[in-house]
Order: sequence, then structure tokens, then C-alpha cells
Amino acid sequence: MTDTPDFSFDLLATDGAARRGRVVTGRGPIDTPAFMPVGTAGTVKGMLPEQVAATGAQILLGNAYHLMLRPGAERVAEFGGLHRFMNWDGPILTDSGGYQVLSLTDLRKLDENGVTFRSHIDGSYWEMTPESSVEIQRLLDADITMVFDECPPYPCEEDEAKRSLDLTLRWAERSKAAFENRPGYGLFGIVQGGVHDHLREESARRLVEMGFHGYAVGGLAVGEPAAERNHTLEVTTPVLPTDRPRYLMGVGKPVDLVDAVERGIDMFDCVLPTRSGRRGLAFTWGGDLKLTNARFRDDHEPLDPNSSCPASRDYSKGYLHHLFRSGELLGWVLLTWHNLHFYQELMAAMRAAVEEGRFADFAAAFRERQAKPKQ
Ligand code: PRF
Repeated sequence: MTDTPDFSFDLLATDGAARRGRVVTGRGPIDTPAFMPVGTAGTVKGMLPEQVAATGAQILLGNAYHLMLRPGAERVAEFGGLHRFMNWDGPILTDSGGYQVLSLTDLRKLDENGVTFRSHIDGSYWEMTPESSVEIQRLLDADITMVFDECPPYPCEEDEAKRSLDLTLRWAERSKAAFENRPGYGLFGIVQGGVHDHLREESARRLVEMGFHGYAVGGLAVGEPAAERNHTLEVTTPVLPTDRPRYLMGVGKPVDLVDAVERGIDMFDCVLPTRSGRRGLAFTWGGDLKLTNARFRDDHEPLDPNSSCPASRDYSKGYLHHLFRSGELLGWVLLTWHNLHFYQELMAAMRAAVEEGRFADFAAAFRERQAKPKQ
């Protein structure tokens, strides 16, 4: 029998609040800062798993909510777990479903026990509780399980944010009690509290007292201005232990990732590189490019001639423009591929900048290039 390593986090270097580290899971390491491509329904839309791995991604995100509804967590377990089912043998983090229930379903009812709601797929009635969410994530064989939480909307009055936070903390306790500790697997708590500093501090402190393998910051990227999000991170990350990974959920644009790493965040997930890719938006070192724009029709240059990614290097912007104008599937594939590769290049560049103690200079130069007006 081979020994599975314990779930762990090594902090390898710091530069200001920015960190470079490594999460160890039973299915391999994750170099941080890390970006997790979103594979909601057991697929990173349009990409083969080996292509996703070739972009540099070491971990994917899956969703308990979607997979529970279709094809069903038990069925995925019958197929040997989500890794076998989708042919991805690296680590997978699954989101717990609380956020998806609130953002995707209607006729939902939230009480102390959990949430009842109607499926966004067929209108059938379902219930999710901290215990059932953790059980679904176990059936999926998630390497990182997220606690079941409530993500309040923005803006949210303080007394409502406090009620929600207290419930989320009770759900965190129940999620922890339901989680079966196994070597190589981890459970992350989720900090909530809206944009109220003392609620964020309280949330982080009480989760740390409970003790998790890692800590996520939830409840952001829900419409608040970037300055407020950054401020919330500044009051939250100092309360979190330095020897555990910190994950900012659902963020964000390239500059948002830089802002958050600068404030001590280690892990991210977001639909932007994949979803925007399907809408013709390319993220590049020089800023965003809307490839459906007519100005690209006669552009013979690739997105990045120096990239190691075929999608970025071997196809002209004029060709990509044509694919999107024609509604061709390959346009989706190429821009998803390019965007995921760009996000991974950005993470690698941030890791190097932290290691070399030049994160502030890197961040300043990056922001300036991203803000450059398009000619
Ligand atoms: N909670 C969970 N998943 C999430 C969030 C959250 O607050 C967010 C925040 N925008 C994205 N995904 N469980």
C-alpha cells in the first residue's frame, strides 16, 4: 500500500502580504497562487482534460449542486468518483451548493436545517443541508470539500448579514462534524459577513477556532465595488492562520487576482476565462480584446506569438474573428484554451514575482498594461 500524504500547505515565500506556497493533496500538489478552472458539470466546457492540464492547471472546481441534480452524486460514485467519470486524475475542489442554490433556483426556502428549492433543470423539489452537501461531495470524491454556507446579497444590512453569518457558522460546525477525515483530503471553511469589517473578523476568528484545512473568503464578487472587496480582504486575511491556504471564491478578472494575491489570497476559481472565451473575449498581457470587433477582421497576428499555447500562438486574430462571426465551435474552444492558458501564465508570473521579492513592481506594471487604452 502506498502512503497517501496528509493534506497540507507549505508557505514557501512571502513578499508583503503576497504568498507563494504549495498545497499537498492525495492526488498531487497545487502551486499557489493557483487558479482553478471551473468544471461545473463534470467538464471544463469545450476542453479535453489533458488540454486543461497542459495549460498548467493543477486542480479543477466542480459543483455539488449541478452534479447532484444531474447525473446524481450516487451515479458518479458508481462510476468511481468524479475523477474517473470525467477522466481528470488531479485534485478536484467541489463547491458545496449553498451559493448555487441561491443564485440559480427559485421557490427556495431557507431555514435552520438547510435549503429546499426547485431544480433549475426540471423544477423537481430538493433539499440540501450541511450534512447532505458534505455527503454529496464525498460521493463525488472531492479532494477539497467546501462547507455549506449562505452567501448574502450585496448590499446587505448589518443585522441581516449578522443573522446569515451566525447561520453559516452553525452550518460550518455541522459540515465539519459530517466530514470524514481521510489522508489527503481537506475541508475548507468559508468566511462570510458581507462588507461589514467586524462581521468578517468575527467570521474568520470563529472558523479558525473550529479549525479547517483551509479558509475560503465567500460573499464577494456579488456586485460590490473592487475597493470594497479589497478592503474586506485586508481585514480578513490577517485573521487567518498563515499555515493554511486561503481561497477567494468566484474571483475574477486578471487585475482582481493580482489585487487579491497582494492581500494574501492563494487560490481562485472563476467562470470568466471560460465563459468570456465563449463570448469572444480574450484576456491578454496587454488587456482584454473583444474579437468579434470589426477591427480584428484583417489582423494577421496571433494573440501571443511568444506563448507556448497553440491557441494563443498559431491562429491569427483575424481567423478567430471569423470563427466567432460564423458561430463556429472552434472559436469557443480556441478562446477558452487561450484564456485558461493566460490565467495560468498570470499565476506563474505572480508566483515568480513573490519568490523574487518584486511583487509590488510586477503588480504596478501589470495594472498599467491592463488599463492601456485600446488603439
Ligand atoms: N459561497 C460558496 N460558493 C461561492 C461563493 C460563496 O460565497 C461565491 C461568492 N461570490 C462564489 N462561489 N459556497
